[in-house]
Amino acid sequence: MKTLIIGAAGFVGHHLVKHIIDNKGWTVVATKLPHEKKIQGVQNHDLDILDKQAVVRIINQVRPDYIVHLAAQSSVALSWQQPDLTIDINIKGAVNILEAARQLDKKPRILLIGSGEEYGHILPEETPIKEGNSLRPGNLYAATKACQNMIGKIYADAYNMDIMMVRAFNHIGPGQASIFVVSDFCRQVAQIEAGFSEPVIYVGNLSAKRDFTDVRDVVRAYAFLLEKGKKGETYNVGSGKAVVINDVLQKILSFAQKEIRIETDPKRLRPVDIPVIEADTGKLHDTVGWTPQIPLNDTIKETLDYWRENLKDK
Ligand code: A2R
Repeated sequence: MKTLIIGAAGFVGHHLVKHIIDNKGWTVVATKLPHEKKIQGVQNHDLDILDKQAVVRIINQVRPDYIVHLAAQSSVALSWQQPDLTIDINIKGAVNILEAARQLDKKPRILLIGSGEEYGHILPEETPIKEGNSLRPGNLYAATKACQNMIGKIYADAYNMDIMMVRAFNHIGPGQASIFVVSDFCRQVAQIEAGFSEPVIYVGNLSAKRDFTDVRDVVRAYAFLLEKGKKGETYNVGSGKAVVINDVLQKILSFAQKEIRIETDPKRLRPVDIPVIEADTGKLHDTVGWTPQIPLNDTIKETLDYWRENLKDK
């Protein structure tokens, strides 16, 4: 199977490329932005998804069987600062890909990657949350992903295209940028261990419960969906088990090589209006037989090790 991974130089892209090469034997063609490093072991193309003609050119040239669309402005924080860019990349970019695929003389399977953020203000009785729940996005990033999901469904129905959508909940693991909570904590610990900072870890709200999945389990779910998912459907991808962020912090500190004090940093405090976010992953499990396999402790240890080895990089 020829698989075009768009946005392959990001966190998830690296793990997806590796998973497919190691386990599936499909031919992978990767796209990345010009400033990003080449992805090893696969054919690379530079592609800005806002360049409509370039998107058409590459999709026509590659003629993929599968397309996984990972390219995004993926930061909630940045979506407040750059709403126009977020809307352009996450909505217009997705439409550019769907339009190019629609005009191709074959019908590739397309996986559009959305987010658990699309559900937004989840009510206590709606947990664990199912795919059919109302969407009440609470930030611009979430709104663009909800919009991408709706557009994907419209293209699948109106043009009989083979498109599936996922809503991925918090995924974590080695290589993730430190704007995300688990990666941030692990990076701080690595810095303290290396003697670059005082033995104090700065934290925000610790009481919220979130659904964390190892990124390598997430990409395994994406590959299963390409093989066995159903056209026009949306699938939650998550662990199905929310964990208190404070418990995650305690686990990280238990693996630290130094005694570390915890201090609250007012800059990291955000209003936590959604105490629990937990995915119902029954639909994904029933369709493709996926369950997550990597224990949280292993993910944390590997993320810590990643930062111990890569402190200067990020
Ligand atoms: O923003 P950069 O320089 O990190 O590049 C990101 C890239 N990207 C684009 N690619 C093509 N054309 C664009 N106009 C464009 N703008 C940004 O998409 C990055 O290399 C990639 C997205 O990867 P990450 O930001 O690392 O996200 P992650 O965690 O891999 O998530 C993959 C998907 C995204 O759709 C998320 O919104 C969703 O899963 O959770």
